[in-house]
Amino acid sequence: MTAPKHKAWLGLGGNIGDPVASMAKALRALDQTGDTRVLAVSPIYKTPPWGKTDQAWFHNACAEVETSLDPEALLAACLDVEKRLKRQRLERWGPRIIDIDVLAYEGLEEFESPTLTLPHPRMTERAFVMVPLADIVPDLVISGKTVVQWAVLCDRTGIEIARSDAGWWK
Ligand code: PH2
Ligand code: MG
Ligand code: MG
Repeated sequence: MTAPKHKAWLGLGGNIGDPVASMAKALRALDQTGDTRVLAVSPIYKTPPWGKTDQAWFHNACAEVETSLDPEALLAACLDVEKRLKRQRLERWGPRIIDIDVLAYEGLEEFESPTLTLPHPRMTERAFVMVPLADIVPDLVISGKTVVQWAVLCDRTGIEIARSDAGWWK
């Protein structure tokens, strides 16, 4: 029997090197694993650094995938792609080549394990997550509100579209 498939939503970002190229490579790599298919990708936004503000601006995007992996295996696949793109983990919220976060997983309103918390902590406060996510799933409910409801509550100062062609990651 084939494993059931679920939709899941990913947040991607980076601010070292060529983050657009890294995010595109990451999405292609996930799409080619056989377990996970990329269904929709947001435009890319240029975003001011959040949390630790003395670093370069980020590029951010979100993607909808369909996967036969459970949430923790999906996270492991994302971390594996980060590793293959040579991400180094130096400081929390610090500069990075690529970051791929599992934001939410279909059918799991809340999930907590030693390696993964869903929805992703603080995602609803972060315009760099909610603005691109609202482009692909405005009506998805996260913690009692739709993505678009959260997106309008976020401070989107400085955020602007950097690439809006649908095929930017291909
Ligand atoms: N990621 C962080 C911390 N701060 N700021 C922006 N603009 N974009 C990010 O992706 C980001 C951040 C930790 O994951
Ligand atoms: Mg991460
Ligand atoms: Mg992150």
